[in-house]
Amino acid sequence: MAELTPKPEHKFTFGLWTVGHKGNDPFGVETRPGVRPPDTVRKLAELGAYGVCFHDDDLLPPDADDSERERIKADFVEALDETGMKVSMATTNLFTHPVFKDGAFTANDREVRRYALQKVIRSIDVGAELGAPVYVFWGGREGVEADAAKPARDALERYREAIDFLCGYVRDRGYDMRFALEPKPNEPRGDIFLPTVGHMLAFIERLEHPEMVGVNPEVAHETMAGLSFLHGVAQALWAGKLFHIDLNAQRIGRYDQDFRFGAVGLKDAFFLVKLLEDSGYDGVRHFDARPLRVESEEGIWDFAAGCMHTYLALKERAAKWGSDRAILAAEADAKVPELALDTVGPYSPELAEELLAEAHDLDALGARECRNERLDQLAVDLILGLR
Ligand code: DIG
Ligand code: MN
Ligand code: MN
Repeated sequence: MAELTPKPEHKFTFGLWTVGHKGNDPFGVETRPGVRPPDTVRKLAELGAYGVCFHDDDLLPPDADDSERERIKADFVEALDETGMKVSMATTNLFTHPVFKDGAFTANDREVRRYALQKVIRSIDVGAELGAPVYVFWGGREGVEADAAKPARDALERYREAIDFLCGYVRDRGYDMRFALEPKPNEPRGDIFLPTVGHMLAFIERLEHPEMVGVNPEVAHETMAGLSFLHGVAQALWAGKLFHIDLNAQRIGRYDQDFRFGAVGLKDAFFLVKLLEDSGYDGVRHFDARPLRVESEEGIWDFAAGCMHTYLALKERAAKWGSDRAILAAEADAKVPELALDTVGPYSPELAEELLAEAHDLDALGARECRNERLDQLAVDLILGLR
């Protein structure tokens, strides 16, 4: 049996808000008390996690005074020091309080936008103090229901202005911190700006400091948009912009379910794990997911252990791919290695002449066997443990 015990070296992380989720949903109140941040740190450390992350408000209640804030931070740091757990990311809650009902960076009300920047700056300071190398921006309220009320080009310009200003703040303070922008197509807003990885990558290229900014793709969010999460992550990796990742599970056509990793779509999860491992991605494997509402105390930790267990089980399966002779032969039949070869290389007039001089037997090319069915079946057999 493969060794599936999570260890810090696997770099599994959880948000305080994940295992701490109290079970409330739009149609029901809380079903469990939540978990105090120091207890989350200690329990996740026991399970083999690497770190935790938080929204400002998850750790420091907005109504806490300075002495309370310092006490909370001290208790949190004590648990981190005691366990060796890291703070892997910080982010801001710009979506719960009614002040953000019309957005934060893209609120029509300029005073709200200025307050949002103030809140983020204060939260970046806490993240930096606790050693967070990545700061995530999920613009849950940056969106619209009534298009007449929200000129999209102005909203995008305000979004750019905010991220550029905050990059300036991080540079000015000398923080060793990068930004990861998290796309989502809708919910809680009817439409959310910058809804997919593709939109985010295009947006990042227009920023003042694009080198500081990457993406934080989430399984559920690209899936909600009807897109291949695997391709979104592959493009982020190809662009050198996968600065963080939110792992969970989601059935297409549903609200944001944030299921335990692998709870749905095991084959998709397998190819995602294979991509992350094959690519040498050295970032955290962050689970942005929630225990089912029906769970109580024990179920919360079943959920956390399950996320990590399934990732490791799929990683163990994926590690067998490269030494499976039948799979390698089927890849050769499908010409998979050939896709990694240059088609022609950088332009030159000589190469253009060479292309023009070539003759091609199109019927023979069109009739070629691709053997994708066999290769895909071998992948299924590998995932099922039949190989
Ligand atoms: C929702 O998917 C968002 C929030 O949970 C948080 O701001 C971000 C960080 O992972 N994901
Ligand atoms: Mn989500
Ligand atoms: Mn997320």
